[in-house]
This record gives sequence, C-alpha cells and structure tokens, in this order.
Amino acid sequence: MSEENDKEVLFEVTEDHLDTGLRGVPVGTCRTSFVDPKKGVHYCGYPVGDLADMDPEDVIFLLFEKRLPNRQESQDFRHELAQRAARLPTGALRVLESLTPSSGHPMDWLSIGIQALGVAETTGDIRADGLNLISRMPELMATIFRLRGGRGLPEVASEPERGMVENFVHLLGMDGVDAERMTRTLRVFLVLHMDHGGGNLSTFTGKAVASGWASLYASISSAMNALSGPLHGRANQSCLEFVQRIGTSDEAEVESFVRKELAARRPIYGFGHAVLRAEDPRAAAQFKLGEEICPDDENFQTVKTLRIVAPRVLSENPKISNPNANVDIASGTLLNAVGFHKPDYYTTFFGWARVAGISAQILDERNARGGRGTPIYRPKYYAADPTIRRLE
Ligand code: NMX
Ligand code: MLT
Repeated sequence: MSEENDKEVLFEVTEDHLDTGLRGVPVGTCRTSFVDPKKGVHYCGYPVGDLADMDPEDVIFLLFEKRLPNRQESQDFRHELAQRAARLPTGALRVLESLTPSSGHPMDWLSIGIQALGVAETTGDIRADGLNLISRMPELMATIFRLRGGRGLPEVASEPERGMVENFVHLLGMDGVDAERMTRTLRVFLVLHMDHGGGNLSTFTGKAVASGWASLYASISSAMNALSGPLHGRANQSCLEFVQRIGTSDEAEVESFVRKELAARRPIYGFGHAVLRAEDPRAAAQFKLGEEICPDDENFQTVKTLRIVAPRVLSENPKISNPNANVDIASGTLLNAVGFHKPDYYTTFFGWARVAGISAQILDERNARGGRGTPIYRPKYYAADPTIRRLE
C-alpha cells in the first residue's frame, strides 16, 4: 500500500450493513457536536448538561463560532439577532393566514412558514440566511400558535430585544400562565435540543438537500419534514399522549401498560436510540428541571415511574440496543406543566431549537474544502436483484 493510501480503516462495510438506514456507517465530520454513546451529546466539546442553563443565544453563538462568546460578544450577538428579527419582511408570514386553522399538523405549518420566510427574503449567504431564520423563529412560532389557536390569541407587536424565548412568550400573550416558569422551561428546552451530531435524520436530511446548493430555507424546511416523524422528533408528542393515557404512577399499572403497548407492536416513545447506549443526559437534565418546576405534577410522577419500569421491560428484548430514556421522555410533560396543553405543538419546539444546529452544520459543510463545500450527497445503492445489475 503506498504511503498516501495508508489510511486508517474506520469501518468495514459488509452486506449486513445494507438496508439498515446507514446505521453506524461513517459519512463525514461534524464541527458543531459529537454524540458519545454513553455520555451523550457535546456541543463543541461541552457536555450538553453543562450548557443547559445558559442563554440560548450564547449557545447558538457557540454552534456557529465553535467557542462561547465573551460578555461583549454575547451582547453584540443578541443585538444582531434582534436587528435581523426586526427586519423580517412585512407580510412574509401572511401565507399562513390562508390555511384552515384546524387543518394539518403544526409541523406542516412550521415547514410552510420556513419556506415562506425564504420566499420573502433569501440572500444566498448561508450565514446571513441562517441567522435571519433563527432570529425570526420566535415570530413564526407565535404566528402558528396564534392562527391555529382557536381561542384567538391577541396580535402583539414583536419585541426582539427581549431575547428569543422572552419575545416568543410575550408574543403569545397568553393569560393565566406563569411567564417566568414558561420562559425558564423553554430556554432549557431549546439549548438541550439544538444539535445532536451530524447523522440524525433531520440534520442529515437538511445537509443532504443543502449539498445540492438548495437554499438554506429549502434545506431547513426539508429537515423539519424529516423531524416530523414519530420515530424522530414527534416522539415528544406521542410520549405525552401515552403518559396521559397511562394516568397513574403505580409501578405495576405502568408496567402492564408498557407490556400491552409492546404486544400491540407500538413503540415505547421516549425510550431507545440509534446511537446512545445509556440514559440520555438531556433526559436527566429535564428530570432535574421537572423537580424544580413541577415536582407534584401527575404526568411528571408517571414519567418518573416510566423511567424505572420501561428500561426493565425493554431490556427483555435483546434486539433493542438501548432500553433507556431518550430526550423525549419528559419534555412534553414539562411543556404541558408550564401551559402548553396541546401535545401536537411539541415537535415545533424541537424544530425551533434544531434550526440553529442544522443551520450551523450547513454553513460548515458549505465552507468545507476551502470554500468549495462538501460535494453533493450521493451514497451507493446495490440492485435489489443482482441478476439484473450488480452495481449502480
Ligand atoms: N419501543 C419499542 N421497540 C423498540 C424501541 C422502543 N422504544 N426501541 C427500539 N425498538 C425496536 C426497534 O423498532 C427495532 O425493531 P425491528 O428490528 O423490528 O425494526 C429493534 O428494537 C432494534 O432497534 P434498535 O437498533 O435498538 O433501535 P433503532 O436504531 O432501529 O431505532 C429509535 C431507534 C429511536 C427509532 C427506536 O429506539 C424507537 O423507535 N424509539 C421510540 C421512539 C422514540 O422515542 N424516538 C425518539 C428518538 C430521539 N429523537 O428525538 O429523535
Ligand atoms: C436526537 O436528538 O436524539 C436525535 O436527533 C436522534 C438522533 O440523534 O438520531
């Protein structure tokens, strides 16, 4: 083997790897985050649990710049986001008004809203488009809530200088909620969900679409569609729905429920993972937050029991690589406890968070190879019937 071909063999692909959803097959490098199977995700080297209480804006800066900002940079970055938000083109989201409020899933609205923002303004500069989109997410999210809201949430003027989450909560104008508790929960939620390595389905989809030089908006909208599936982001909705169906924290009853779900061949949402092989630290961080904001909440009691019972039951099936809790186990319970009572909105919060990580990763891929960008994605497929044709 010549010296230049003498490269480390990272992974040997055999026929057993075909048709497994690329599980474990190395594809590239990721600068924003890395997922350790036991210790969970690290953003630019920081374990995510250590970042949970930070300003979401600072964590976005980290994902883009690969270092945390100093105080001045933090202020400047928040100001930059606020200015970008304030320049949202008038009427950009009006297309959402033409949708029937009760129709479609909120994730469809999110995807349409992102495309609409791109229609209103795409600069072609990935950094600028990414930061514009991130800065305008609070208004898009609030618009979806308001238009679908039924009970008629008021139209409130955006005040982006408040901060992203603070502005979103302000824009909701919801009566009877504890805005401080809601803000605290959403800030932690956003930080924990921003990024999860390069290969998760939504990020991979967004980067694949972007590799063909589609716009940032088209790429992120595609990513949101990928996130909308119940095995991926929508597991947070499904998880609270079944926690509410369980309706008890009695261990024996919870166990019987889990067994019945498995017998009916339904997934136990909030458990299992393609990469993690221990309980997700993002789950642990949310249980900690739950003890702070809603320790006596009934659903919280149920998920605490599930956290113990489900891994025990799932471990009985040797096919399941990771029986432990994932990021979705408690997030719906917390969102419900602070005033978001409709589970079908929960994945939009996941999407809002992930817009940051995916945009940063798309930017990194566009800057790769000295600015030429990562080549267009094109993995190989073998002919299903080798007598017809062996190779593509
Ligand atoms: N409940 C029931 N069956 C499961 C579960 C679970 N929680 N986890 C894995 N399995 C099954 C899985 O469906 C597969 O069955 P089959 O061979 O018939 O296809 C088998 O066990 C082996 O799967 P794994 O290799 O352990 O996991 P895989 O990487 O294929 O899938 C998930 C990972 C996350 C899709 C899977 O664990 C799952 O469906 N979990 C429940 C849904 C969920 O919580 N998803 C959220 C993941 C995180 N996120 O937000 O994206
Ligand atoms: C996650 O946040 O857990 C995901 O996006 C799923 C994954 O990493 O495969």
